[in-house]
Amino acid sequence: MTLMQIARQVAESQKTGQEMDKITLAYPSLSVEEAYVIQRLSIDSMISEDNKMIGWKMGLTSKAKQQQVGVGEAIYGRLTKSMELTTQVINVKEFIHPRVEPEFAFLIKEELKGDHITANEVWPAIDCVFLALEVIDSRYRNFSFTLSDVIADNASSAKILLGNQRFSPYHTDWAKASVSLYHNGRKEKKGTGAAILDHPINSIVELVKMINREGLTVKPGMVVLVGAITDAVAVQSGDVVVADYGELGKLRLTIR
Ligand code: 0L1
Ligand code: MG
Repeated sequence: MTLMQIARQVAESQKTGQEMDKITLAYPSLSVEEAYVIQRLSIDSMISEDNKMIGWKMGLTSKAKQQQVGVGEAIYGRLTKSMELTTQVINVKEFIHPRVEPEFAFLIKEELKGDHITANEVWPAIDCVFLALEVIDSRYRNFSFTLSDVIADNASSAKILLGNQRFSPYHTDWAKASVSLYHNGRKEKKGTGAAILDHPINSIVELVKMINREGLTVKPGMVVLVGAITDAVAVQSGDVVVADYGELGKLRLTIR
């Protein structure tokens, strides 16, 4: 099969919520570069006037998550309009085996590009920061994959929920900002922004350098989901997840 044919399969699985075999079962030598081509082709096939690209996400940005999945590097994925939740409710039937994780999302106001970009160049390009919940959902059986598989599957992206409040980038230490994740009223996870490559700003720097390999940039108006602050929790129908960011506020997601 060509990369385009594999990309069509992945896109179909993402649209229908039908699980699939991981690609490396049939193609064990699938490279990271080929996987990013599959990611680009599959997401491109879903882009339309009503479903434009709205930004990027970074995944596997914490050492804990890299160990959990058995890989040693961060990855990126593409976010489109249809992934943005407009209510704080998801229907479990639209997913295969959804998990929820607390994040921060950075809204970018100036183009970010190049493979020598520094944190000092990223700061003035940030418009504001949102609290965010990400719903991830691997399209692969048993949520099991290699690095190339998960990249091809758009870094398990499914949905994002952004908080209503916009925060200045400058008045919070985003590495120290903490979150407790409650699952059906029980506190299950706790973490700080330092879990994201030591500081969320580093995640944006890494993203810009990584997409530069594809000749791409972060455009003004795009959102960057910088990575999970804690491990994800697996959810099912009837669950409620609350991310408590202390004085910054709370985000709540109900699973129907
Ligand atoms: O957002 C993430 O960190 C997910 C990256 C892919 C790995 C996973 O599905 O847990
Ligand atoms: Mg994530």
